[in-house]
Amino acid sequence: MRPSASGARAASRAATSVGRATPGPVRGVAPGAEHGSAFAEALLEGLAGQPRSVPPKFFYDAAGSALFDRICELPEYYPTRTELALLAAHADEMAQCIGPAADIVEFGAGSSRKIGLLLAALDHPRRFVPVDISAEHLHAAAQRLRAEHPSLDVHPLAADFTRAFALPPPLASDRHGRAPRVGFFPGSSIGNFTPAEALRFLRRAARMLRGGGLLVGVDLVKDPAVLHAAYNDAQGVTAAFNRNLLARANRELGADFDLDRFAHYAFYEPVRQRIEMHLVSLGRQRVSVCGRRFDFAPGETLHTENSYKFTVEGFRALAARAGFVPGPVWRDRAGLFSIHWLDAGSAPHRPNAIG
Ligand code: AVI
Repeated sequence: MRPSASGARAASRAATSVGRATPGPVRGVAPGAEHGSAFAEALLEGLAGQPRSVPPKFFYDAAGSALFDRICELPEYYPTRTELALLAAHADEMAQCIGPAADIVEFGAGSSRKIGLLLAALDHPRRFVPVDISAEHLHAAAQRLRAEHPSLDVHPLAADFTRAFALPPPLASDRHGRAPRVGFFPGSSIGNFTPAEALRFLRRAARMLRGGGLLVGVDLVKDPAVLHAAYNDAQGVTAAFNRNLLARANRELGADFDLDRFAHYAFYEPVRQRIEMHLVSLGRQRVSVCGRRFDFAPGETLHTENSYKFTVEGFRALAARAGFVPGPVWRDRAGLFSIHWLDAGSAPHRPNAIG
């Protein structure tokens, strides 16, 4: 997940639900040859289901990642710039929570700007472990970080952090008995998980980070008009990002989606407190994917993403259920976005494997 936008993207790539997670673009493969790929499997399963859906993680091939970077720069898309501003203004307080000699684990090889702001404020961080399902993203992120922080031990780890995975062995405590393991999960990528997935992820994180904590970016419930605009930008970049899923299927799987016959449709659903993104069929049509045919009725939808929004209290309650002790919260004056420090308490031992 590279520069600005990317923390979120990485998480998305790793997530499983209508949310996101793994890159694995199968580029350079002859059309139709990828029936066995994770994307092909998920798309075929999602098209066969009712209602039809595809996990958002499949947004993030190279074209989708580039579009997501553009989304993060849009005037309507407030999360990235608001989170960056919070990090810039409060990194010192966050560093106080984290303490010296930290072993930082970033979920998703994300934005070098975000982690850069945090690292610059930390007192002698000992190690940085970016975890991403995409080795390609990890490599790029690790290179950047090594160049920017030559004294930091950068230890990239290719893994799907939405599932059980093993971290590198804990660092030996320094002479003051310190090496807290601290997670960093910016971008409100947690909002792309289902509620059950979010709880599962937080439970695993609480176990894995025991003795340290988690710094997590969380998008907030707000005026639906603001949310609506953020996912329906005037330039149509979000629409292109959504439709790229179909373009990707055409490129990689030899599918024949007619992009002009699917409308981008995103709306805020206030009962579930989530943005839903769909691709709505503009008429009766038949589509072929990996040699299988699927009929779309006029108005039928392919559900491509949920992006949950939280109240501060609601997120703290979720974190507490997962085993964290919720700590300080930083939010902007307009109440658009929040960053939470979640204390993972003390523990006699820190397991490497989580699951
Ligand atoms: C990555 N994730 C946090 C973004 C979001 O806002 O849910 C993905 C996105 N989808 C449309 N715009 C941005």
